[in-house]
Amino acid sequence: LELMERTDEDTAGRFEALSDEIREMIIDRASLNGGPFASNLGTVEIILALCHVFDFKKDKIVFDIGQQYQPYKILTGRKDEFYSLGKRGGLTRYPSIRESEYDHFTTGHSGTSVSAALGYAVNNPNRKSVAFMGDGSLTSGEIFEALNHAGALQANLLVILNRNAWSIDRNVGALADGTTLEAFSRSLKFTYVKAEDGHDVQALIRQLETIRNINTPVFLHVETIKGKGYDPAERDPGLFHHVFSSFNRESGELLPSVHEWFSDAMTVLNTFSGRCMEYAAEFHDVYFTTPAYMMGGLRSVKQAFPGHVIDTGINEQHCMTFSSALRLAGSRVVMNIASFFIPRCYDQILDLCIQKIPLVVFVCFPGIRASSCPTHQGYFDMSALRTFPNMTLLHPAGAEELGRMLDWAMERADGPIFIHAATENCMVQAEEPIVRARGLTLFSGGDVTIVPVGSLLNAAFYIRNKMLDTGIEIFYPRFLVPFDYDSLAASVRKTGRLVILEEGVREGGIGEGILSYLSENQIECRVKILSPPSQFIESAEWDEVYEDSGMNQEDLLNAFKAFMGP
Ligand SMILES: Cc1ncc(C[n+]2csc(CCOP(=O)(O)OP(=O)(O)O)c2C)c(N)n1
Repeated sequence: LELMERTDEDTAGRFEALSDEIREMIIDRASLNGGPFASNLGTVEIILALCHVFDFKKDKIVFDIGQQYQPYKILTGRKDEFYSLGKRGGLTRYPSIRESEYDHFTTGHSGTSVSAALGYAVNNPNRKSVAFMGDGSLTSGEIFEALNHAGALQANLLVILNRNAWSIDRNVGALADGTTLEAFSRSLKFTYVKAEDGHDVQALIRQLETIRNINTPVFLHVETIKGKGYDPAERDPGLFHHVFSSFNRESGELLPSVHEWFSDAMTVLNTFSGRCMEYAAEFHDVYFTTPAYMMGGLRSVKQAFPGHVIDTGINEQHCMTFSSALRLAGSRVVMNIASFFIPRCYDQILDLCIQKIPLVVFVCFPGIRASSCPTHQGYFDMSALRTFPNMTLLHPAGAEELGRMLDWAMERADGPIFIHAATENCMVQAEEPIVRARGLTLFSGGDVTIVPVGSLLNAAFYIRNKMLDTGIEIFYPRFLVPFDYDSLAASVRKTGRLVILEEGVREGGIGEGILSYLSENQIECRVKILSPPSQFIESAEWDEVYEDSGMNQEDLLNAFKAFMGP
C-alpha cells in the first residue's frame, strides 16, 4: 500500500523506479511459476497512473478478463503475497471479489467489464467507474451491448482501451488497427481521449486528472506494447501471453512443463492440428473457425493453410452462429472452442441442434485436468451438452481415438458432432471402426463393470491391473451421446455391479444418465459414480487440483476397493 500513497512531489524518476520494480516482480514470478504474463508488462504505467489518480476503495475498476491486472494486485496490498499467485491457497490468477476489497468484480472471461462498471456507475454517479480492457476484448459482443447502453445513459464511466494489437494471437476485427476507434466511440456518445504513449506515466496522470472531472462517458484509448520491458515477450507476445511452465529469464527459453499430462495434452492437440492440415490439403472448402482460441491447435494450421482458418475474435456466440451458417451453406466446418467457454454460446448451440446442422465442434481443454481456477473449469460442459436433442457427443480416451473420431465426424452430415480433446494420451488398442452409439468392451469379466469416461480409461486399466483377482469388465463408451445403453445393460446384467469414472461434474453427467436408464428399465445393480467434486475449485496448480479432486488413480483405486467391499 505504501506504493499507493499520493505525494504531489512525485517525480518522473520515482515513477520510473516503481515501474521497474513492478515489472521485475512480474517477470520474476512468471519465470518461476507461469500463468498470465505478457499482458501485465504492458499495463504497468497505466495502472500505476490509475492508482495514483483514483482511490479504488471508493472509485470502482473492473478489469476485463484480468490477465493484465497483476500490477494492480501489487499496488493494492498484495505485493507480499504476489509469488503465491496461482498456487494452492495463494492469490488468484484473475480478479476476485473474495480476495480483495479492491477487486470489484470477479472476472476471467472476456466481455463483462463495461457492463459491470456501468452497474457501479448507476449505483453511485458521484464516483468514477472504470472498465479496463484490451483491444481483444473489444471484439466481444457483450462489450458492444454495454457501450451502447452506457452512451445512452451518459453515466460517469471511464472505459480504458489498452490497445497493443494483440489478443492471445494477433487481434482481429474492423476496429483492430485502431484508426476508427475515435469515430466508433464518439458515435456511442463517449468523449474520446487518446494516450499515444501508454508507458509515459506522467502524461497518463495528467490525462486521467482531466478525465476525473468529466462525469459523462469517456473512452480513453491507450497505446501500449504487450510484453514491454522483456525482450522475448515483446518479440513473441502470443507465446508469452500465458506461460504454461517456468522459463529461463535470461534466454526466454520455456522449460519443459513439470506436469506430465501437459505433454499428453499437447500430443492430443497436435493430432487435431495434423488432421486439420490433412483436411485442408484434401478439401478446398473446409474452414476451421475459433473465437480467439488459436492456441487450441489451430496456430500451426493457420501457418500452413492461412486461408482455411478463421479467427472471429472473442465472441463465442457469434462464432457458433457464423460457423453454423457457413456449414449450412455447404462448406465443411470444424469449430474449435475451449470447454470453459461453451456456456457463452449455449443458446447458439440450441439453434445448431434445432436445425440439425452437421457442424463439427472440437472442444479443447475439457475435464478436470485443464482446470486451474474457478473461472476456467473444463468439467461442466458435458452435462450441458448431453441435454440437447440431436446432439452427438464424443469423448475420446486418447490421441489415436481422437483422430478416428474426427475422420468419422467429417464424413457425417446428419447433425452436430461435438468432440472433446482427450485429457490424457491413453492407448485404445482396438482398431475397431467408429460406429454411431456403439461402445467397446475392452476387457471381459463377471464381477463388476467399469465405465470410464474418456481418458479415465487409463485409471480403469490401472484398477484392473491392481485387482487381477476380480473379474473386471471395462466398457469404454466412446459416445456419451447417443450412449450405447444396450451394451451397458448386457454387461451389468452379467456383473450386477457398476462403477462409473466420470470426467465431468456429477450433476447431469453421464453417470446420472446411466442411473436413470437403469432405473427406468428396472435393471438391478449396485452403482458407484466417481466424479470430480460438485463445486467451483479454487486457484491451484494443475496437479494440486487433480489431487484435491480425488480423481488420481490411487484415489480411484481406493474408492473402487471400498465399493467392492472385503
Ligand atoms: C469469453 C472468453 N473467451 C476467450 C478467452 C481467452 N482469452 C484470455 S485472454 C485473451 C486475449 C485478450 O486480449 P486483449 O483483450 O487484447 O488483452 P491483452 O492480453 O492483449 O492485453 C483471450 C482470448 C476469455 N478469457 N474469455
